[in-house]
Amino acid sequence: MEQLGFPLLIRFAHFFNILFLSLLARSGVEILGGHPMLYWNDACTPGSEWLRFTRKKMPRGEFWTAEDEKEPYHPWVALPGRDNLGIGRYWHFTALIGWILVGLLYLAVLIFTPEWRRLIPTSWSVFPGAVDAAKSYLSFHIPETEAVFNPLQQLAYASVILLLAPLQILTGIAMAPAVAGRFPWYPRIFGGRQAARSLHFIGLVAFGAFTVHHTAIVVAHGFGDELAKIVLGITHATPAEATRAIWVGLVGVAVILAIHIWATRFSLRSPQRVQQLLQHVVDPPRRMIFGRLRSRQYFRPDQVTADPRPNGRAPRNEEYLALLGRSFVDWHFTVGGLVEEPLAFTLPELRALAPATQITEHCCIQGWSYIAEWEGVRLTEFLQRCRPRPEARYLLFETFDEKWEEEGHGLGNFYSVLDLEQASHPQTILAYGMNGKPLATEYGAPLRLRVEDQLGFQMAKHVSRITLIDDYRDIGDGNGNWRADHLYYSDYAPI
Ligand SMILES: Nc1nc2c(c(=O)[nH]1)N[C@H]1C(S)=C(S)[C@@H](COP(=O)(O)O)O[C@H]1N2
Ligand SMILES: [Mo]
Repeated sequence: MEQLGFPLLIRFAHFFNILFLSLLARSGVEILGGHPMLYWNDACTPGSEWLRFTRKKMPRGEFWTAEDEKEPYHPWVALPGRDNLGIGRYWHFTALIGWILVGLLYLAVLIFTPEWRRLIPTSWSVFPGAVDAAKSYLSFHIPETEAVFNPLQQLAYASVILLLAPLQILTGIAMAPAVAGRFPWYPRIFGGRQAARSLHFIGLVAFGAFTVHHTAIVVAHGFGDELAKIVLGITHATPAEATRAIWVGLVGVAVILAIHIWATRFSLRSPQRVQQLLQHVVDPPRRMIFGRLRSRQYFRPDQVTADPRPNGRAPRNEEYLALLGRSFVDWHFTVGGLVEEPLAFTLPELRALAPATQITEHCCIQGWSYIAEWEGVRLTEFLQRCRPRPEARYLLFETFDEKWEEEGHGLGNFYSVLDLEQASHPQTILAYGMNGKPLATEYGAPLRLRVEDQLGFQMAKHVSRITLIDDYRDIGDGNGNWRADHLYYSDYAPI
């Protein structure tokens, strides 16, 4: 056992593991700030959270939305901090890709060299051995062992690498609406989406606890000696080598700190550039992994959430209020643009089309969710009737929503874009009814989009018309969604 060294690749993986895990942790805190409460129930009923990271209390009896519940964290704890969920997510997925690549490299070294013996116990004696080691640490003695790791370390490292790390990835995937839509049983393994989110957070805490434990053990065993192993690959270092290891280790830590500071500043100063840059890293694999999943959710009526939180305040402009005042009776919903056959419908005419009903889970990018029954018309109904021209590639959903509540106004009406493929999914509908009633104003009257494999911000409420287009780069700021333009979310949100 003693001859098991620390090959260069293991040392390299150790450095990048620290880098990516710390980026994942800080960007994870940013994401948590999007909805700083944790639940075990998917209805996210206010007051039912088991843990909260905000002092904000929503006013009773007054109207509030999920936007009001966000908590801007300090850039020292969150990447990038100051309420930048969109950018935090881009960093989270970028670091995740890096972490998985390093993890695969590490696993390859484990499997193809004798290094696996460092982690995998080969006899049951590891358990009594671990108890003995624990006793000796607790009495402030360093356990004597012939192997490179004592049994307690072996068990701790093995469970972090073989249990905790996979669990973080699996609970992360359980939060992808695309996966939950296609395989509704999957998040249920963890007790539902919110339980998965809670477990994902507990995983973060466990990683933190492990880091403290691991550092303490290294210090207890002799900081310089231990560092010489993982930094220089030298077992039994001379004092000079130990000192050199400490210096090299400090440089490593400084490099990681510098990357964090650079990423934070760059993100706070030029979020749009970070969005454009990381989009190239994150979006292609995200599309590849989730792109083909079609939602087929089937919740039961008794699972419907009683009083879900809305997001975004209803429009206040005169045009909308006038139409609302007359219950939209004289309003025409239109489908136009690059089509052979422009369409126009009144609400009663829409209700006369083949209805589609689905009980599905709404997942906001911020982290909260709810379950509702939606009634409306499949987009395919319109696509068949309007006959898109060959050059049509996207559907632009324009809305009555002037986003009056946003600071600065004048940001243009809320809009979103779907490609023809997403629009053709059977659970992609324009809903006029919710939970057996006509769609209420705060949930998107007169019509709202439901795209069950996407996060909530894609689902335009208060839709006024659909236009088929060949490109969305000349619409708004060109990101294919109002929130992608102004909050740096993405144009595609399966997770
Ligand atoms: N017109 C409009 N549509 C919108 C929004 C908005 O602000 N305006 N917010 C989006 C976001 S972020 C979410 S989570 C959902 C919220 O839907 P709900 O109000 O039914 O919860 O609507 C989406 N559609
Ligand atoms: Mo959202």
